[in-house]
Amino acid sequence: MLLLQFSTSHYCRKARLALGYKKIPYQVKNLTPGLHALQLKPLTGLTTVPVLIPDSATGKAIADSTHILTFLENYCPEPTFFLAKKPQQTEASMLEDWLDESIGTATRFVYYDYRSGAGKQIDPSLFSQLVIAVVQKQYGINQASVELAASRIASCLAELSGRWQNSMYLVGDRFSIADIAAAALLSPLALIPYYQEQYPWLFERIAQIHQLCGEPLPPGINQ
Ligand SMILES: N[C@@H](CCC(=O)N[C@@H](CS)C(=O)NCC(=O)O)C(=O)O
Repeated sequence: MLLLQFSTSHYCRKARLALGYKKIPYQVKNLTPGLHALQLKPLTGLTTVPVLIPDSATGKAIADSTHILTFLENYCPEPTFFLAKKPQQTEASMLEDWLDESIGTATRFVYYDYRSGAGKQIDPSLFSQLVIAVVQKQYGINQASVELAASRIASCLAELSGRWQNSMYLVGDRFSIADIAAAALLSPLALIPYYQEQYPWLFERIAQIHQLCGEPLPPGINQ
């Protein structure tokens, strides 16, 4: 299998966690931001990564991390990350979709805002700051949208703390796509001191899930 990705994308991290959990061998191809659309559009009709190509001979390409997880579950049912009871699987799917569509975007806003301000020293190079400025413009990252994103993340973490602090799992009694989505899509917060100080349990759980899936820890989380 081949995973087309940006190495730093938290959505691509989500696909890698799923591949790792199922111990499916794969290779990655890192695309160049800016040129990626030229490669992806003809393949999937979209411009986003991750994209999974299960078999280069068929030319089939799967876009969107949610679709990739569903494909992987059908391709390799064990170990499963779908829950046996239908209401629980529905709850896990809803959490996964919310984390994808709302929270993954919110972490991007807060992360890039931090990287261009208080966290500039992480990489003050002209190139890095230029990339960050382009991303901020592309997604409309400004003071108002960052405040909105931060309040979404606060609500999300209040919800997750009730779940992850009482159980190893966000839904039911087994590891699910909700745990994978949360571990990947909240991981950019690990570089921001405020979140490290306020939510130590979050980064412990993110680290455990990365270990379970055989994926290197995200920047900002140490062994
Ligand atoms: N809902 C999508 C979101 C993926 C996404 O936003 N990917 C970003 C990188 S983090 C991307 O490819 N951006 C480039 C673009 O939109 O052209 C998924 O789950 O795969």
